[in-house]
Amino acid sequence: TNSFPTNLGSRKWSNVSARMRPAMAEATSSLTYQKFVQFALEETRNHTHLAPSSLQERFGSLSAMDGRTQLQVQSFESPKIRLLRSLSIEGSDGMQVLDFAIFPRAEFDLPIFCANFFTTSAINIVVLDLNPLHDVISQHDYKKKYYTHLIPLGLKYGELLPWGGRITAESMKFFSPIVIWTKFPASEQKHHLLYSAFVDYLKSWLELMDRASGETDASRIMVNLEAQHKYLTWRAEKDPGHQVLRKLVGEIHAKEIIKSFLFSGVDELGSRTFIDYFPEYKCDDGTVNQKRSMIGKSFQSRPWDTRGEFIGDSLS
Ligand code: BLA
Repeated sequence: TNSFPTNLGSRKWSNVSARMRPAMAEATSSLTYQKFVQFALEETRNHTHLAPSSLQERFGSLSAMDGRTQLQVQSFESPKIRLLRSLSIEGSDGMQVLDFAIFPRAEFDLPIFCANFFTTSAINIVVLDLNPLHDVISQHDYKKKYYTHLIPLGLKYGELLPWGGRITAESMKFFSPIVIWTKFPASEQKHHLLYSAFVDYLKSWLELMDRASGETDASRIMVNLEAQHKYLTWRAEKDPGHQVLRKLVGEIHAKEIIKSFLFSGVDELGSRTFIDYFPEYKCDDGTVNQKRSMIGKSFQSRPWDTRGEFIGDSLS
């Protein structure tokens, strides 16, 4: 049966009639994310030496319980990169997932490169961003250092790949003024457009990396470390991919992939807990509220203006 992944609760994005799906899957299933990963590794190697990460051995031979879905992982490090890792999934039913991220070493306050694409035969859910390590709404210097020159790039793709509508409000704190948050029905043209956006965003990140010089001040390194740990803590706890991974590899392996591969460092880079960072999620019994969002979904339209100024409701 065609029950996966369209049976993940009552998802609005599965509103294409069941009869349509096989044809669309056939037409678009060749649109994989392999080319994205290939480009990213080649292009990154033009800028730095990538050494295999020790995670590769541990997670290199993942397989799905259905025996058909393909899971592929890549992981590397370099002098400025703590971890570059990629998880791509090709389902037998047309599902395609790419979760690609680059985490800088703590000496660098570089943004975190983030590409998250979830695709079924009916819909694509896309986040592409240079996630800011520090607050871009209040810290003008940080914004100027990494984003001001990229605003035109963000505007270009923001028009071609329009804002995806209301989103978990908490997520906005982790997004930059050039974030691409979009949803669209499967389409070859959009797939190519997304590829160009991915190429341009990655090239931009690599240029920032080339220019970055390592911090030597121990207290500033600590601030970077804590910011990255907070980011990892958020994503390891609330990433929307949990449910899909659980279905594919089971609860135990899903947790391991999330903690030790996708968001590797969450147990090592700091000792603060999710509740320490996000106390609003604390239940009366002290456990973490399982809701993804305490605020709810918000930001129907893009909360950044064309100059990259935040114009949404306050996030605190
Ligand atoms: C949906 N993924 C989403 C949404 C966002 C993201 C914003 C829309 C739902 C929402 O508003 O929360 C992505 N959220 C992010 C990212 C950050 C964030 C990148 O806070 C960074 C800070 N997505 C994946 C992977 C899978 C996946 C690996 O990255 C599957 C293995 C699935 N994402 C997925 C699914 C949905 C989704 C199934 C739609 C269902 C849902 O909303 O829960």
